[in-house]
Amino acid sequence: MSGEPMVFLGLDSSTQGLKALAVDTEGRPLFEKSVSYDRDLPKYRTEGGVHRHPDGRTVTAPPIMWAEALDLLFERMADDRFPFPHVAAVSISGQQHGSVYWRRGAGLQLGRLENHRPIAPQLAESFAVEESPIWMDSSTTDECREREAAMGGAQAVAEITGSRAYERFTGNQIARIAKRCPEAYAATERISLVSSFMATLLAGTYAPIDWSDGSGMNLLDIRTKRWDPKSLAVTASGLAERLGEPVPSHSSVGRLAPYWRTRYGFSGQAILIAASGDNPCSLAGLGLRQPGDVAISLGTSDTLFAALREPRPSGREGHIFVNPVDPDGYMALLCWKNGSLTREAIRKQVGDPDWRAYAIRLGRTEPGNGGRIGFYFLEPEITPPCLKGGVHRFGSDDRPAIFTPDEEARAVLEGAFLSMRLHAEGLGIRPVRLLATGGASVDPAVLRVMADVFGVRVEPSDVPNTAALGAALRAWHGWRCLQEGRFVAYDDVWKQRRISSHGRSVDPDPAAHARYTSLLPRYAALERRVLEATGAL
Ligand code: XUL
Repeated sequence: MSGEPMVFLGLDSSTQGLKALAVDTEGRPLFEKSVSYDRDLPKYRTEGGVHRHPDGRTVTAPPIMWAEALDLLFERMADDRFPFPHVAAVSISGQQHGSVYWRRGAGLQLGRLENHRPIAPQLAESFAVEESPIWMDSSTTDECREREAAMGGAQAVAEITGSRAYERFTGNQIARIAKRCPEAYAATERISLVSSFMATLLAGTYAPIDWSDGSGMNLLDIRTKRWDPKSLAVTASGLAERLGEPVPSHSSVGRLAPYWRTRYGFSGQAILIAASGDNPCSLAGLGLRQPGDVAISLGTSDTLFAALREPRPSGREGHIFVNPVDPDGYMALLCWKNGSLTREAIRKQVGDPDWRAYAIRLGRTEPGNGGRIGFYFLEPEITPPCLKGGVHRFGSDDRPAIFTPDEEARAVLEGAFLSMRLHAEGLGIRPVRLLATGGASVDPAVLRVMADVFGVRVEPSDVPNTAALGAALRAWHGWRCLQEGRFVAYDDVWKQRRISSHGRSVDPDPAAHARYTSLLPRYAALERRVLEATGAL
C-alpha cells in the first residue's frame, strides 16, 4: 500500500441501518454509503430496524440481518468504486448494549467462511439466540432490582460499573436470557456486543469487547477495566469465558478475514481497530479530547456528552463510560427525553409559526425570566427520573404560577439548560468548551441561552454522522498507535484534520450567567419538590 493514498473506514451499525464513512489522512470525509434494514432487507420485517414484541417491553433484532447488511453495504460500495485496497484501518460504531449469543461451534465456522457465497447463510446455524435484545428493550426490571439488591444498592452498582442497573444494559439482558432460556445460554460459547459482533464478522474470529462499549453492560469495573467478579456472579454462571478479555478501544484486534479481502479487495495489511459504541464514537467524532470538553446534542431527546478525568458515577442518573480515545480518562452521558419535541410543542402552544417568531418572542423577556422557573415533562423524563408527565410552573416566590406566552417560551428553554447544568455538575462535569450539535443547534437564540447558563463559549458543530465519523477517526487513531508502537494522544490525530466544521460561536454574557448561577439552587430545590409531588422521590 506504500505510496498509495490511505483511507480510514468507519462503519456505523445503528438501530435502523448500517453506514460506511471513509476519511483521508487529512480527516476529510471522502465517501459515504448506507443500507437501511427496513427498506433494503425487507424479508426480516423490521420496523425502524427492530422487532417490537407484543409484551410492549421486549425489543429485538436478528443478528443475521446485521451480517447480511455488511455484504450488501460492501457490494454497494464496490459498485461505486470505493477504493477497498487503500483502506489502512477499519473500525466500527455499534448501537450500544445489544447482545449476540454465538452457538457452540460458531467460532470454528467463522474461521472457515467460503468467499464464493455470502456470509449470512454461512452463519445460519451460528446463533444460540436468534433475536438479539437491543438497547430499546426494557423487559429486565426484575433483573435490575436483583442486581442492585445483591450488590448493595443502586449507588454501589454505579460506583463499580459507572451506571446503576438499567434495563437495556447488557448484563441484565444476559441474566434474563440465562434465566428464561437456560438451554440457549448453555449452548452459547461467546457473547458479543453489537459493536464487537461486527468486528467479529470482519476478523473471522471472535473480536474482543472494548472498554468503552463494555462500560454499558453493568459488568465492567470502570476503574480496573476488568469484568467485576461479583457483577458477573449475579448475572449468570460461566460468564467470564463467554465474554473474553476486554481491551482498550484503540487496540488493533487483527486483520480482515480472507473472506473480505477476496470478495472486496481489502489489502492484507488493513487492520481492524476494536469496535466501540455509538455514543463513545460520537465523542470521538465531535473531537471531545480533553476533560472539560462537552457536547450537547439537541435532538428528539437531548444528550450531553463530556470527557472527564475523574469518574463520579450516580446511583440515580447518567452513565460513566471509559473514554474511547483516552484509556485513562472517562466520558459521561446524560439523556433528557423532553428535547426538541417538547420545545416544539410549547412553540406551537404559544402561537409561533416558526423558530424565527419564537426568537423574537424570547427578546421580549430578560434572561432569568424574572425568577420564573418551569418543568416541562410532556414525556416521562429520564433526567431526573420522573415517570409522571406534566408541566410545573413556579413564580419568583416559589409558588405555583401561571405564565404569559412570553414567559412560557423562555421558561421551557431556560429550564432545559438549567437542568443540563445541574445534572452535569452532579456527575462532576463543568464545561470548559461546549459544542452544540443536532437540529436545534443552528438557532442563535437557543445557543445564547446555552452559553449564558453554562458561562462558556458555545461552538455550533455541523458534523453529521458523528458516530460513523468517530469510528473512522478511531480507526486512524488506532492505526497511528500501532505504527508508533505507543499510545498517541487523540489530540495529535484531531489536529491533523484539515477541516473546520464549526459555525459562528456565541460568547456568554457575564451578567446573564451570574443570574442563572444564582437561580440554580432554587431550580434544584423546586425540581426536588416536583419529584416528591409526583412520587418520583
Ligand atoms: C445509550 C443508548 C442509545 C443507543 C442508541 O445508552 O442506549 O443511545 O446507544 O444506539
